[in-house]
Order: sequence, then C-alpha cells, then structure tokens
Amino acid sequence: MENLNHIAEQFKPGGNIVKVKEFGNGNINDTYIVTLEDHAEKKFVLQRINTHVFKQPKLIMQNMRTFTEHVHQRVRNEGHAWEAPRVISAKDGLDFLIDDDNNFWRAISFVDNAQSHDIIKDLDHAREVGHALGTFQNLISDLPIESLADTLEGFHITPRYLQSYYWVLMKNGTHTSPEVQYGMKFIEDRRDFAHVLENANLPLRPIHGDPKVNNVMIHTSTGKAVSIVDLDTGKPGLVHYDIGDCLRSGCNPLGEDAEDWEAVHFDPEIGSAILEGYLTEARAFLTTADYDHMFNAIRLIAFELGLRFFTDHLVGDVYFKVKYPGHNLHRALVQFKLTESIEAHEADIRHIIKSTVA
Ligand code: GN1
Ligand code: MG
Repeated sequence: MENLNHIAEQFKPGGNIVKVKEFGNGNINDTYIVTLEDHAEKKFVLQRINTHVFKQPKLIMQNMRTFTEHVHQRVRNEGHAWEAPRVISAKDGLDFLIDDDNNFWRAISFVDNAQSHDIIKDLDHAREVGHALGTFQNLISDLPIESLADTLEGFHITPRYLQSYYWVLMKNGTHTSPEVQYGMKFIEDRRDFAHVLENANLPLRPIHGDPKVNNVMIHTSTGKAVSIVDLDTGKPGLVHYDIGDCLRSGCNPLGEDAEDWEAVHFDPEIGSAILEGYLTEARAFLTTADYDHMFNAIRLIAFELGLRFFTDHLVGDVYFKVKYPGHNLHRALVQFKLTESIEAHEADIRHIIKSTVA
C-alpha cells in the first residue's frame, strides 16, 4: 500500500490522497481507484500495465492519446453526449511512470456518475451497450489507421491463436481429463472455420478491441451509456472483432465465469437489442459486406476467446490472471458452450441481423 500511495502521488492532479483501492476485475492489468480530498476531481484510475502481454506499453499510451484527443474534438464540434477518459500525466509530464521494479504505471480520469455491469440487466441496458459501441466506432471511424500503432500484434487474428494452440499441443503432448478432451475436439471441429474473417477481405478500421459489457459506462441516473473505457486494445482491426466481442459478452446471461458452464447459452433477444442500439450509430459507416459477416463474427469471437483461455490453461496460465487452478479451463468451457449455442441459434441470429439492418 505504501508503494501504491507513492505511485499515486506522482500522478495526482492535486488534493490529498485518501485511499487507493483495487478496482474491477480485469484479466490482464491491475487497476486501482485513487480517492482524493480537497480537489474537484474526486477520483482517478491508476493502472499497472501487464508488460508480459503489452510488450510496448508506451505505444498503448500513444494510441490512447490519439483516440481520446480525436474523440474529444468530435464530441466538442458535434455535441455528442459522450465522455472519453483523459490520460493524466505524471509529475514529470510523461504519460507513464516506470517504478524501481520496472513496473509500468499510468493514470486515467474517472468517469463520474456512471457504473458498469458484468452482465446485461435488461433490454434497455442491452440497447445502450450496443449504442455505446456504435457511437465509439463512429467517433473514431474518420481516424486514419496509419495514425495508430499495432500495440498487440495478432490480436483477434484467430488463425494465429490456432497456430499457438497447435504449437502448445505439440510441445505438451496430450491431456486426458474429459474437459480437456472435450475442448480439443471442439477446437479440432472448427479448425477451418477459424479463418473465416481473415479470409473475408474486410477493411481494417480503427476499433476498440475489447467492447465487453463491463467496459461500457452507464449513467447512474439516466441509464444511458456515456462512455466506453479500457482503450488498451484500440488499434486497427476489423469492426467485426468488436461486434462479435460485444455480443459474445452481452448475450451470455450467466457471465464469463458462469459456475455451471454446461448451462451457458446465447440469448437472441439480448442480441437483437444490442444490434438495434449498435446500428442506430453504425449504419453510417457499415457496408453490405460488413453485414454479411456479422453472424460469423459473433460465432468466431466466442470460439476465439475459448481457444485463447484453453491454450493459456494448457501452457500454465501465463497470459490471463487466474483466481484458482483450472480457472482458464473453466472460462474456455464457458465460451465453447456459448459458441455451441450461437451455432444452434444460427437461423435465429441471421434473421435478427437481417431484420435489424433492414
Ligand atoms: C481480457 O483484461 P481485460 O479483462 O480487459 C482480454 C480480452 C478478453 C477479455 C475477456 C488484452 O480483457 O481480449 O476478451 O479479457 N484482453 C487482452 O474477459 O487480451
Ligand atoms: Mg481489456
């Protein structure tokens, strides 16, 4: 705690630090909320970036600046009801601080009067989550992709994850637990499908990269989405990664950590509401080819996340933080069940996409 206070001191915009408290449940970085007294800004977010995952954290800060400055400008000029968290510089004027143990720290402003939820509460919430993604993608849609660095090479390129998986299998040999066997068969059966988006010839655009439900900030009194946080994965990519991720996260009412993984399912009604909210904004920049690949995106990103968790389990939990041994395997099974349910609802989901777009 002593150390955390000391780090927070280097970023604080003024006032006195009252408290530094762990916050959220990110799978990669460590996040804290710093509470201040005697300052207009009552709180800010302090994060230790996982440099095992983000090997060039300075590039993340560079992209974050590019995104937030662009979004602020558009919000100011066009009057959107939208907030983009600001990067808070350290005392020496830099966007980050590297401590004596080589940890990489950064601070971001706190979105006030808003909260996020791990699971969709109701259909209004679902529409707001979709609307948030559409608004964000719209606000960044005119940023040239050349202005953004590739902060996480291979991120959401499913064939790359598949390649790593086979590499791990080759090195580690076979596993015999029934869950692992189920996972291996599951992946094997979808080996060709893994290429579907990368082979689709879709254009690269600026994307969020991680628009899951709990990254969307909902205003506590109006219930409207006011911001989407966690810009670490904002970089050039396919908008489909975002659409797929938003739906795989929102349409799983039991959540990513569902205790009974066999009960996990995709809720098409929530999917319909998310898409409805999304399209009110995204119609402005989506093309027919984009719509054609929406179903595959939803199926693929659920499968991909399962594959990523599964591989991390096999390799000994080196990427995602875990709370108990076998956590990544459990998370993988949740995503595989969700994928199965998406596949079972294919006709429904395709119909929803068609009728929402029309
Ligand atoms: C990771 O750390 P967090 O929770 O923001 C992951 C996402 C996954 C997500 C699943 C950089 O995000 O891709 O969808 O877990 N982020 C990275 O909850 O790999
Ligand atoms: Mg994230």
